[in-house]
Amino acid sequence: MAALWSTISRVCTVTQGLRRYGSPAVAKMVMKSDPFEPDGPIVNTEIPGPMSRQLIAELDTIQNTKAVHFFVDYERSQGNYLADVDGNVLLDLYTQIASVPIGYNHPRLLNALTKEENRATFVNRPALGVYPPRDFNARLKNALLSVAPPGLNQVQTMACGACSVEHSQKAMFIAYQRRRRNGRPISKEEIQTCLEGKEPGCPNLSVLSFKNGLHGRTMGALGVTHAKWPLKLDFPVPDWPYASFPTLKYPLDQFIRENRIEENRCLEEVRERIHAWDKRSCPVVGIIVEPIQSEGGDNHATSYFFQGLQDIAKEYEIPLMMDEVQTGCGSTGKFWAHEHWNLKDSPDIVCFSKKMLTGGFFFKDHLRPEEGHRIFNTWLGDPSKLIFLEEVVNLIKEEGLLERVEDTGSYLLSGLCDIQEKYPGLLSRARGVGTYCSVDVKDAETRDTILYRLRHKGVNLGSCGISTIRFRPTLLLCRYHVDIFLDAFDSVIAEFDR
Ligand code: PSZ
Repeated sequence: MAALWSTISRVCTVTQGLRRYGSPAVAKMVMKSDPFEPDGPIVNTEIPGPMSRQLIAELDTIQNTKAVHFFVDYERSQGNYLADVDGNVLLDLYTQIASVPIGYNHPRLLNALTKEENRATFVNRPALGVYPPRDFNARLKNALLSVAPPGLNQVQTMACGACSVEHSQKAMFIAYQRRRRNGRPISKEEIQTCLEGKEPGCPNLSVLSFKNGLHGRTMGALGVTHAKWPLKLDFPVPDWPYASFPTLKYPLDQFIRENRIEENRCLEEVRERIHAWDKRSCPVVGIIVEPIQSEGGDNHATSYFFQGLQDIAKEYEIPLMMDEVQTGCGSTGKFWAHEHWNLKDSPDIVCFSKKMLTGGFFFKDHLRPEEGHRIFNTWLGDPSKLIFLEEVVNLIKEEGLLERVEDTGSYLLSGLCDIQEKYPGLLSRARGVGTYCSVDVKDAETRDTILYRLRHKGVNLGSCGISTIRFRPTLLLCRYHVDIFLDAFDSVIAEFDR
């Protein structure tokens, strides 16, 4: 494999000779984690290339392919590099919509796959809520509870992010109704009416969320989602309250006074909405928020806002649910993004998926349902994903990957700020925590052209919000990779300036 890569990279390394920011010491760090990673991107064809286009045409006879960018060769993808079916190799700063923690084909994961003792877990997929495997408790402890936020002793696995949000909402509804019953047993009327979709069995309750938030595509998750119309159009989504999420000025430390006013306005709106929905006889049973609004445009808020939000949740005695599906597992430089805010107490629920490889949520004891089969479905996740997650968590600890993310992230952000300063008409609001960075482009069309041209210089990146470029690399990214990106970005941006 290594020989193959070095031959290919010699043929056409797009960034050859351009590394202004490079440092051999950091390059060695890459080699340590990724002995087989290529030296740099390779672009031989237009992307999508001829093979991708052929496969897209074929797939299009079976399903809608309008979202497909190109077909991937996952066998030849390695570390931070994604190989396509036309022989192009891209530095991947988007990683399957923020879902690849330690790069493609990491030796630790491949090794876990071949271990004799793991075979039965890969081959037999259990109905976990009924027939858990012998080693399930140990896997939950090693892979998940070892990284649980303090005080969140309970964990439930799920298949994906939306499913995790949806079921954690149900945990809140169940706990709320239990409190309302105040020790009274579930009534016959409640049992009968719930099957008819009527009150009191199906009560009128809501979850408060934020404008521009995104929490997934199932119906309950859509009730708290307010970004991207294709997710919601044509669906009878619950009409639940939402408040404005702060629209702040960056860098945050230079606009403390203005940002404080904006955050107070949003917190006030949260209170107003809770009262308004109470008056509508549809009480708010919980608040859901992303630590950094991701799909909605990489919108950050400060510790002040999140501490204030937690105070409101405590005042109204409703749970605060933190959706860490995209922010979780290290890319902000802390394992959970909410660790950045010095909260008095952990959030009551923390949802995860993406880089965590399994969906699921941590929660406090009081949110645990009393009956069986309430938070339940056939698979409830997949224990083979816990095998991989345990490897990921161990690697993060052993190799100090959170520190690396912090270092690489500050290097990336300062590089972005430098380029932004050179092209103020094109770029603005460079921002980020760890490698969870982004920058706004003057409009969506220019942003999309920049992303298209970057791809042809060997860098795969993503978009979000109206005209934002977002970075979602692996936890193994280091300065050496950032240099490759900055060189490509600088030259693409310079083309617009002419
Ligand atoms: O178009 C989509 O459905 C997308 S594009 C990116 C996402 C969804 N992100 C998923 C996501 C998320 O970012 C947050 C903060 N919460 C929940 C979800 C839903 O996760 P999945 O996609 O696994 O259901």
